[in-house]
Amino acid sequence: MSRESEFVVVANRLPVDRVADGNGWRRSPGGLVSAIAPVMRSRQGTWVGWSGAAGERLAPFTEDGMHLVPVEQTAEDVELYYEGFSNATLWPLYHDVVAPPVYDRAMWDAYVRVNERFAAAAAETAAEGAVVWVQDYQLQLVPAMLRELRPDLRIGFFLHIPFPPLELFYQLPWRRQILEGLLGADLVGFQLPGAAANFVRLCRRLLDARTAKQDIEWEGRSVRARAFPISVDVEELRDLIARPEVRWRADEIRADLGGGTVLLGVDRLDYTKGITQRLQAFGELFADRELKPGEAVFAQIATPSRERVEQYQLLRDQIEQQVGRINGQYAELGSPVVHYLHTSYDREELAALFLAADVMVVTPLRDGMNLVAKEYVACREDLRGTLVLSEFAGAAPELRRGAFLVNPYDIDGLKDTMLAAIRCEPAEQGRRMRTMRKRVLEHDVDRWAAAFLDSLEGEPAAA
Ligand code: GDG
Repeated sequence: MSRESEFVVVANRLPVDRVADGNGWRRSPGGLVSAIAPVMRSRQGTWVGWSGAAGERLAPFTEDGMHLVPVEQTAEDVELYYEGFSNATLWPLYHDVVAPPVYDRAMWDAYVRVNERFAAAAAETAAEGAVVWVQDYQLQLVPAMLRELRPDLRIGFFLHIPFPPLELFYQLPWRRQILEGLLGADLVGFQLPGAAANFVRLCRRLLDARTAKQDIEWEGRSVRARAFPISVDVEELRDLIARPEVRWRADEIRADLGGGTVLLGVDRLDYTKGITQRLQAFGELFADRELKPGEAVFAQIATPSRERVEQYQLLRDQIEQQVGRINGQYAELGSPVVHYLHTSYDREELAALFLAADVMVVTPLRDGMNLVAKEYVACREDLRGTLVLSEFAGAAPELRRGAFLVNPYDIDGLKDTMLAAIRCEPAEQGRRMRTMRKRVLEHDVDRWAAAFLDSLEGEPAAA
């Protein structure tokens, strides 16, 4: 499929996972894939990405109506580019340095090398004048590399995580290269206007680029920086919660959890998500006798993530110790106050958990958007349940009128807010949930993808 795709997506991972028992593939869950899949089909699109297995060399193939071009990553690339520069350098740096970033030259070299490989694969795949959409922080050098190879293309980039302010971004030894990499795009998309503003300001200060509002003049072109807050696949969730087995399962979960108020957290096990802060606040509510065992339980799902990166191993130990301590102190025989599950679930089980939860607790220290918050809202057709939401989640500006907003660094504030959410009357729950649902249902992930692509292709944007 050399140089024949009119639409190319470039992302670290392909949109498919291997089925456990053999050589087949299955479409990966998640909003990004379901939003882009229809566009891929209608435009003869191709997705360029890694299969997820180190050292695997695969020929292009077609799955679920999508052309897929695998890009190889050796075990060393995975260690230095993926676990290293992407997840031990950029990830903490872009999330307010909540963990210390590692600055390592071998990791940077690997990042450049792997970005070159992705750019070359995209250049080989795109038809004359095609639209190429590059995704996320692992591939920030691809736009400029691709423009160098293929000046005829229209290139968009979307960053799923926050983009830091000048004071933090300055730490990065390769700060100019990253900005120049992104400036290869025609449109650079961020979750929030503040992130777009950080980027424009950095281009002005570090590169001496001329800027006007959200536009940057660079090498004779105009690069636009804009916000496109991502959202969830409302239709998929509506479909899931309509299934009788999901509803039964929700009732079963509630019964298994003992009949008290159910608080729920669902996160990748990541130090940006504020899991320890929420557990500490919850534990202290028992110490203060604001809650009695049996009155409320916390179910925390922590999906395994980046398990070979040291910070993630440390966090896992810390959380497990904390859960043990809280249960040791406050649980009664046969009824823990915190149920901690370090595992990943299918979408049905997640939907059932959302239906079973009285209080959804989303307390990241910094988060690009946070889809879990929006998924919870999308599932609550019954207009019940409350959302405790961090001010530092990208979702906060959109949901602020219905959520219980909180600063996760303020443990006393977190305790008060959790209690308020637990004690919220049904009428008030309904009022808040209705406000949040209006926003989420009207701005789903299809609208997000269309807004980005319309803007990239010069049509009026609706975001
Ligand atoms: C990055 C940014 C931004 C979770 N556990 C399971 C599971 N999930 C699903 C959730 C949700 C997704 O994974 C997680 O999305 P988040 O947005 O909450 O967080 P990140 O993974 O950090 O995502 C973030 C996002 O990109 C999109 O731009 O919002 O800010 O950090 O959909 O439901 N899904 C399944 N099993 C699980 O156990 N199937």
